Amino acid sequence: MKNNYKKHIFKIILLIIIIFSINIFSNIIIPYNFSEILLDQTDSSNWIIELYNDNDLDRSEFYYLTSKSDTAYFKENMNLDSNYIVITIDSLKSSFSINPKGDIIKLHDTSLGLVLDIILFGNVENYLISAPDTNQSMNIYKSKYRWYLDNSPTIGKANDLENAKGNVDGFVLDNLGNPVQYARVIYGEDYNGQISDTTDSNGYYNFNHIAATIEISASKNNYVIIDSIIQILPDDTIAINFTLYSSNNKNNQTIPTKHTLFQNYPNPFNPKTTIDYYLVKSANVRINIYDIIGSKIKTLINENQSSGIHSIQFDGNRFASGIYYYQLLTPEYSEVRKMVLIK
Ligand SMILES: [Ca+2]
Repeated sequence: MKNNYKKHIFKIILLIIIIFSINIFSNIIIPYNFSEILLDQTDSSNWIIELYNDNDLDRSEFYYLTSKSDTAYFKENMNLDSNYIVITIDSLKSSFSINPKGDIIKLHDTSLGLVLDIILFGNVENYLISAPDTNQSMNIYKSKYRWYLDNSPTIGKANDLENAKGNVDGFVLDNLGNPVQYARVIYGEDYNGQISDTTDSNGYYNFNHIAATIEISASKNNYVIIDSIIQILPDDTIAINFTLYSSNNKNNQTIPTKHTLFQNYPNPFNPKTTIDYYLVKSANVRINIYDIIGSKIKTLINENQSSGIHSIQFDGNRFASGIYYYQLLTPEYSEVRKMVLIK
């Protein structure tokens, strides 16, 4: 009888240890992420944020949201009773407003001292996020690296792609205006990999995909890749035409007439990206990388190079997410472009 009692005590202790271990383990997994945001463009204090919970742990009293200038804690009695929790101003101990034209919104865990999630809201300039209109929500995509706009918000339940896709189409032409057939046009990436289309005999391509800020690029063997960052709007069509330049030195009439630094690709990137540049004549070339405040963080190349198209890869593995600048520098020429590392 006494032995049975000991067994029960042992089982209870074991159970407590298991529960405690699960809690410890759960804390390592990020329990909340931003999932969807709805904001009134005319009233920055009128917003709704949906959080997504990766597990069933209720630790809501430890979490608080902050905008760039304000902090607001969750009310203590808030419970997470499903995978989705909706935060409004009424759900917070103190209110804050979100600037519809750009704000940084963070989700903290005070007990762990962690920033769980961060949004650069409406920050189109940095290619990281689009700015939703009133009655349009901003949704996280499955990969969690990308946001899209939705004309039919689903606050409180799983995000979907209904009314959240836009059309992109256009033509790929060479510099003489002739259609380029079999060019590969890449519409960014999703969780399955690259999304691409191939031009037909008219040089035409088209996509119907998520309304996100995306990098779209066109390429073909022996042509220089051209790319562009664009905002796709839901239930809308945008036309993007490309002009491809031959990278073949034999066609001198089709190549640039001065040293040229091309936009890196992919961009944004993680952690590697390629930088192409064209030299009209041989020159001593340096390719420098600068951080956002203009400090030089790396010199990729410093050597004499022949004329023509060159290509160099930059590995941002050792560097933090953010905006960087790359510079093509010769004794008589300098050009700078921007790139974005997102980890
Ligand atoms: Ca949703």
